[in-house]
Amino acid sequence: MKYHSFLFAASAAAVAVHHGKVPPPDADGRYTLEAPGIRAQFIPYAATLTNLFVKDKNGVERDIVLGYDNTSFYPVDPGHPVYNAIPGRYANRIGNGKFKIDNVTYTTVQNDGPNTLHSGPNNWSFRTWNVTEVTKDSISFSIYDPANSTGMPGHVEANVTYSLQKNKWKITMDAISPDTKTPIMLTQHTYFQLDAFANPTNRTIWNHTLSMPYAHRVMKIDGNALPTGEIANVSKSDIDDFWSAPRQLGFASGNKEFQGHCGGGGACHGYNTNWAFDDKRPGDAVVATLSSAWSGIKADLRTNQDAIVLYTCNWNDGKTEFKSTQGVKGQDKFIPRDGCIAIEAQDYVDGINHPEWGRLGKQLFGPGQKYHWESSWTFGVVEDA
Ligand SMILES: *[C@@H]1O[C@H](CO)[C@@H](O)[C@H](O)[C@H]1NC(C)=O
Ligand SMILES: *[C@@H]1O[C@H](CO)[C@@H](O)[C@H](O)[C@H]1NC(C)=O
Ligand SMILES: *[C@@H]1O[C@H](CO)[C@@H](O)[C@H](O)[C@H]1NC(C)=O
Ligand SMILES: *[C@@H]1O[C@H](CO)[C@@H](O)[C@H](O)[C@H]1NC(C)=O
Ligand SMILES: *[C@@H]1O[C@H](CO)[C@@H](O)[C@H](O)[C@H]1NC(C)=O
Ligand SMILES: *[C@@H]1O[C@H](CO)[C@@H](O)[C@H](O)[C@H]1NC(C)=O
Ligand SMILES: *[C@@H]1O[C@H](CO)[C@@H](O)[C@H](O)[C@H]1NC(C)=O
Ligand SMILES: *[C@@H]1O[C@H](CO)[C@@H](O)[C@H](O)[C@H]1NC(C)=O
Ligand SMILES: CC(=O)N[C@H]1CO[C@H](CO)[C@@H](O)[C@@H]1O
Repeated sequence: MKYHSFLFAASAAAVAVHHGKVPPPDADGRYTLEAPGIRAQFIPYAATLTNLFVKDKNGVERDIVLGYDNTSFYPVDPGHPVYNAIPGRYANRIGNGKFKIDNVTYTTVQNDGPNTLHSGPNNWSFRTWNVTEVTKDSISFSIYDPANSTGMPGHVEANVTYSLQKNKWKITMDAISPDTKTPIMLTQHTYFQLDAFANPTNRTIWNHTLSMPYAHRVMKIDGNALPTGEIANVSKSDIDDFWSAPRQLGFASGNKEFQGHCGGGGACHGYNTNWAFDDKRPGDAVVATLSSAWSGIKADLRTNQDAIVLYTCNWNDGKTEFKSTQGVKGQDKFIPRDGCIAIEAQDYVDGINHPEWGRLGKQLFGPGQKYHWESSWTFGVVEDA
């Protein structure tokens, strides 16, 4: 189990603060943005994307991300899979819940075995963000993260803006730490299912195709999915090779390393893997393309980030339902194990504990410095589908 249960106080219900001229959300608590070929919905809780509609190869609109129909469920969901939210102020794992800045050791909550995951059980992806601006095709959220939140020094102020253009979803995040040097590493943690669970014969992610032409290196991990420090080259046809050719996500399922490849003390199969992109790549390069032959939907990721984490949803136990906007009429709505993929553009996992990687300048921010993250997803259909 990757994510641990957390009982959320009922008083922390998803009530947004609406500044000035910001309109209220709809009756279900959602804000809806639209542009040609794309429609997206968001809630202030965790700055979450709840629904993302694009057209498949037959022109049918599909909701291609995981989530819940009931927006009031996100804050109380005991599984809290960080559905399409922003974990912060430091995404993914911190080894043994400890890091050092200028020889001072800081301690964070160990909520994932011995490690800290997504900054502990009560932070950015557990908070209701403020909505600061809404237009027909964009929305901005902000968060004030107090000093010592989750054990990290100094307060952090951050904004995220989601915007839509024709067939495109763009995300930008900015953050500052005005008082002192602190870890900042963000991501947008969306879970995709490009068939929207409507493939009548298969709801797993294994037949989705992935291409990552610049992902020649991978972080080796221990049994808790924490990087050991070793960054290995990915050889052609290795289990982690998505650079040499587009491959189906399940292509290595027959390899003996497939089982236990993603932590969970060996119980996790598939990917919970952090690749480093080549240092030299064109600024506007597509670093990852996910597609599915069944729906024909294709998603191209561009980012200013130097690494990516992919997680193939091993934890799903077949008891959680997908949304009413997904699936096939007449069939059940359960998400199977391996039913989705989380795609998280970010910096190197636990880089604050690996000065030898040379990432401190991209992961520690103090007075006068600005953290900036941006990515975009462009949607289309595969030509030969
Ligand atoms: C939505 O979720 C909330 C929180 O769990 C619950 O109180 C409410 O009854 C749910 N609404 C529906 C329509 O299921
Ligand atoms: C950090 O601590 C170590 C051991 O306590 C010491 O040798 C080193 O000089 C210290 N470095 C700084 C920059 O204070
Ligand atoms: C939202 O804004 C209010 C008023 O400025 C502030 O007190 C609160 O901390 C903000 N909420 C978050 C999550 O940052
Ligand atoms: C920071 O918070 C932790 C609990 O999260 C607490 O144990 C510690 O005393 C706090 N430190 C300071 C300097 O307030
Ligand atoms: C966040 O946005 C507000 C405007 O809503 C701006 O005043 C502030 O400087 C921004 N903060 C960062 C860290 O970009
Ligand atoms: C779906 O496809 C995957 C990959 O081929 C396969 O392992 C799995 O058994 C299939 N599931 C069903 C329900 O057919
Ligand atoms: C990885 O490949 C690069 C060249 O692409 C080479 O310089 C480096 O030594 C290799 N690293 C390892 C650990 O094999
Ligand atoms: C689905 O993927 C499996 C490998 O995981 C492969 O054996 C099978 O041929 C694929 N099915 C289709 C329809 O591509
Ligand atoms: C686990 C933890 O330290 N959570 C902190 C998250 O941030 C809030 C402030 O909004 C703190 O009160 C929590 O202690």
